[in-house]
Amino acid sequence: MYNANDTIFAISSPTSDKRVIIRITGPDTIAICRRLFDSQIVSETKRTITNCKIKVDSELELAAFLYFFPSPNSYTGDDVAEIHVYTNPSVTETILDKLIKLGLRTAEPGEFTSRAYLNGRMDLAQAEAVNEIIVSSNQFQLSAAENLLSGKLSQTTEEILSSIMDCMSRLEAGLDFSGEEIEFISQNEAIEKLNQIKDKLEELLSGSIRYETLIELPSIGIAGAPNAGKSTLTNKLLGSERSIVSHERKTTRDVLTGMLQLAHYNCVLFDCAGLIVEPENILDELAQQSAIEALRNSAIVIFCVDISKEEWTEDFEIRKLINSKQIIPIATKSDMVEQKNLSALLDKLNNLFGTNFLLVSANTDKGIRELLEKIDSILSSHISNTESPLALVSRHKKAITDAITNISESIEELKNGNDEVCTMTLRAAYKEISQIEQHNLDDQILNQIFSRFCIGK
Ligand SMILES: Nc1nc2c(ncn2[C@@H]2O[C@H](COP(=O)(O)OP(=O)(O)OP(=O)(O)O)[C@@H](O)[C@H]2O)c(=O)[nH]1
Ligand SMILES: [Mg+2]
Repeated sequence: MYNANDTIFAISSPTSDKRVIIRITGPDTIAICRRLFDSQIVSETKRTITNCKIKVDSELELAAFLYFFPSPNSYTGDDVAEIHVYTNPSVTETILDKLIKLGLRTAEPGEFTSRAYLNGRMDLAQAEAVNEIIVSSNQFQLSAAENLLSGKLSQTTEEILSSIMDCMSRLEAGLDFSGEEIEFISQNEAIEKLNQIKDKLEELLSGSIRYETLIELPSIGIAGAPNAGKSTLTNKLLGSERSIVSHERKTTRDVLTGMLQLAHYNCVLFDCAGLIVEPENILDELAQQSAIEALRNSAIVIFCVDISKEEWTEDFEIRKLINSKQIIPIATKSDMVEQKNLSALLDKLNNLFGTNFLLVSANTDKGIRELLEKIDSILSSHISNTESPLALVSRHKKAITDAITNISESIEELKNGNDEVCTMTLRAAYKEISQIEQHNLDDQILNQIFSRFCIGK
């Protein structure tokens, strides 16, 4: 583990503007700030923001803000200072060199948060949540991580632990006084209680998003007949010329991907070869195979039908090749149809396929915003049905799953009258759950947890 007596620094999350935030924490924070700045930190015990100048070298002095957060009410629990300065990378380097000369050490990834944990400023589940927030890439993930941060997981596990403890101690008391007339808990009551604990644990698992499943971005496929306008739509949605477009059929042969940023989600959008009912040659077959494979693994398929076509027999057959639960049917190239014919044609299309098509045109942007909103809303119901799920990291999930197994075993033992074995397995369950928020985790585990962080957190 890192030496907690060092005073450390890191550049905090880089911002899009030219502002650099250098965070310092540790016992020498005040002394270092006094050497760096002309002005004194106003108070050693109050939060302050000071307008001051930082001497970069003998010639250069920069205006800076110094935020000071005194111990123990700071992020890490030690004194924390933040230097906010508008500058460029080379001047930043010079400032950092200066800090090293003054005896500071660069923070290891996660070291700020690990200090917060060690100083009792946050529990372990909360510390892990900080990491989730740093890497989370969609809204649900973020709110789940924020739930962790607000200590919801720790609170739930505390409740479960105390129920297990209650049941276990009453069973153990029964063992100590066996042969006597006193009954501390009846077999039925104990079984009922243990079942309740098991239900709670299972609820925790099912009501939670597993962090690892979220980190994989959902993919959205664009499918349809050759020339339906898939590549044009891909480019439109991605805002770049990712895919080659031409009036020739079968232009796209490979699966091409791009990152699509929606209001709440990031996802992977892909374009692929147009589907054909009867591939004519090996090239067709290969292109078709990779398209079908990619579509099979996608969360949503946008099914494109060119509304300006004379008839849609081909499209009707192609639709059968797509086996996706979530399909958004869209009528492309709507700008090519005369306005007065549009609604009759759309009705015809809707009737043929028995579904409602969204009118879209990549040329005029018609329907594009609606399409993006639709994807976003399907993804939100796809990813989570609960409003504020808890994010579990795999370590939590394992502990909870193992505890469920232990509790199930203790119920069986209890039913067979083996109270002693039952209390032993209960103890094991207690140990598993207490690991979620264990206070004597060894250094290796802590290092493992905090090393996943980025520097400056
Ligand atoms: N007017 C109009 N033309 C479009 C629209 N979308 C696509 N096109 C045209 O339709 C033709 C085919 O477009 P692509 O995007 O290459 O079609 P595709 O589905 O990717 O075709 P393949 O890759 O061959 O399967 C091109 O000439 C495009 O310019 C649209 O919204 N309006
Ligand atoms: Mg194409």
